[in-house]
Amino acid sequence: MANLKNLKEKKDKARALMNRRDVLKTPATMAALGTLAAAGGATGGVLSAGLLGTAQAAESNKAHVGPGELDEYYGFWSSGQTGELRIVGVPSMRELMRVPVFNRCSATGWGQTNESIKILTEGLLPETREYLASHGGVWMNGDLHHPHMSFTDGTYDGRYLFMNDKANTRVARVRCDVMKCDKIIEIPNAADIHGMRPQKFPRTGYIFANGEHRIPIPNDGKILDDPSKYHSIFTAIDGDKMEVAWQVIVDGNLDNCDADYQGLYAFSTCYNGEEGVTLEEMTANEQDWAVVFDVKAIEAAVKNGDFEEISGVPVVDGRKGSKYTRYIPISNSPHGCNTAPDGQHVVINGKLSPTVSVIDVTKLPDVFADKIKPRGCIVAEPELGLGPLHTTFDNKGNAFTTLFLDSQMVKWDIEKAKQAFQGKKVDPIIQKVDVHYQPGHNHASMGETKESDGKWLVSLNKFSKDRFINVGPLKPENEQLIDISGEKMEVVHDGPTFAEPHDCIIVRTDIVNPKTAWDRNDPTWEDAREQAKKDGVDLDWGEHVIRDGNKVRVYMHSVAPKFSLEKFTVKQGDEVTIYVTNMDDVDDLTHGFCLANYGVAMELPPLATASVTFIADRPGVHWFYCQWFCHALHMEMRGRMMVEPRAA
Ligand code: RUQ
Ligand code: CUA
Repeated sequence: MANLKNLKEKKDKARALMNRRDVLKTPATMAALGTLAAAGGATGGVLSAGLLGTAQAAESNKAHVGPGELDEYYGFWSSGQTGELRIVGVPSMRELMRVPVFNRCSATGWGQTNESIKILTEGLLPETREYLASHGGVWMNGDLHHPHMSFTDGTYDGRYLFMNDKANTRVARVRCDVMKCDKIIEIPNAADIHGMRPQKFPRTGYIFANGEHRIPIPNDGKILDDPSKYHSIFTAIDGDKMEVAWQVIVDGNLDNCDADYQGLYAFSTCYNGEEGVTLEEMTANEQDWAVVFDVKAIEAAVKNGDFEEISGVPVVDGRKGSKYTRYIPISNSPHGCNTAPDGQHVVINGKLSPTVSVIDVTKLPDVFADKIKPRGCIVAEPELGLGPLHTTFDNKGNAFTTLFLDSQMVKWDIEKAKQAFQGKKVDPIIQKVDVHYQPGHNHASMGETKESDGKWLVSLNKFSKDRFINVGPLKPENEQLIDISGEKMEVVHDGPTFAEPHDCIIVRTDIVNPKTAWDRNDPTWEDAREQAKKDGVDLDWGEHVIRDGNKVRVYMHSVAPKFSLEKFTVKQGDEVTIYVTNMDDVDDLTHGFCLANYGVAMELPPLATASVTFIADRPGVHWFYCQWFCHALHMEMRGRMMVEPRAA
């Protein structure tokens, strides 16, 4: 098409004229947030060169953690559309581990072992299970945005990590003692869980989860093209039981959320107050809102029966006019929602507005009592730059906000922003630093807890562009480490990463204490333990083949460099379950079980049991081997499965 060609020529010319940094601003801006220029004003302001970052990196090595040295913080990273949780050392930014959650994993067998399939399916809604029965049994993808740790009294307690799946409307829990996922639930009545935060006080408690997209409730096909009947749902999950406690139906949609430090309120942003379904409709108004949930009043409503039960859970009506919620007008399509460690301020990030709006939680009782207007709780609204998405905090009253369009991190003073809001001539902005490029989330060390310590800040950037050698059209993204211990922010490290460095938290190492071997009584393989009991075999030291009609159960253990069974025989067409227990309790001595040409593979960390079930439909000799390099005789750690052909 002629238009496209013209556009390309124009773009090429424009590119040649602009420096590297400006090139980035225009196309990325257009692709990712096309409407902003219109809504937020110019693309302008700012900055000279891409050289800045390089100079900064060279001048500091505070982030250097030498060979054999250990990090001061655990970083718990989401991976966006990869669907896993990642553990990163901070400040080294070394990737330490990947924890499969919403994805399938070739190495560990997540999504294939019986133990993982149980976790992946037991919390699904019946209709989803039915759908998956003809689609492989488990979801193959997930979109993990927000990992957050459980809290006690306003700070991390090292028990669990919780995380959302935007793709298939789930919330998962990872046990911090073994760093494995133990529960996944699908949220009824909601579409696509996005914002998610744990209750900070008195403890977690609830996990608050936003259903982002509006859908008919129930979504049974009776309402299709009448978006006025679509709704979003805010969900409180009981984090101990991993069950939905209650839900609240709201106007508009729900984006990000956070909780206060008093255990009274939760907050969500809404970027579609228009309740539109097209881009034009969704961005028509200058203001959307943040909705505040009165947690105690909602609990009372559930107790007193002021709810409707839908899909087996109590749903409270929190639409405009409800006594359980308040809608606070905010400019414009606000995104991030972040409670400050001072326990008083909540920052709502304007996205399409260059401002952030600061809610003072001490004014919320008056808002709910209708003594002041909803916007009466706003105590500051500094203009920070273009595309404010998320904010984090140090321990000195400063906030750090990402500017997606400006590709910057801005440090600002909350108190000064309040003074400016009252008309004083003070500039709350302390410093802006370039990040590379288009930052989404940021997170400071312990920044979402009352123990925020102001040492490190991570900027999670959606584009890396020219920061690394070219690896083809799909580029890595870039997470940058910023030293915030001094007055000035200083970028000290670039870390390329595969899709997507969506969000992270940074937790002091003394809070997290994982084991080095599993406990043999762990509930993860409860089913295997029970089956072994029924079969009259010892799960720990198994070396048995039990035939039960056309079902065959094979029990074996591994001690380096041997499996307890050198061979076993089944018949073609048998349903075979193999239970393997790693009886090595040596730190780091993981084995694996891979059955070649059967697509079967799983991890066997110290003192764990894992099992897999498959149909032995390929006759012949099939080697199984240890797939984790464990010993000088690792190659020899193998055995055979004989599959006798079916009689012709
Ligand atoms: S939201 S980039 Cu999915 Cu966390 Cu703001
Ligand atoms: Cu056991 Cu390799």
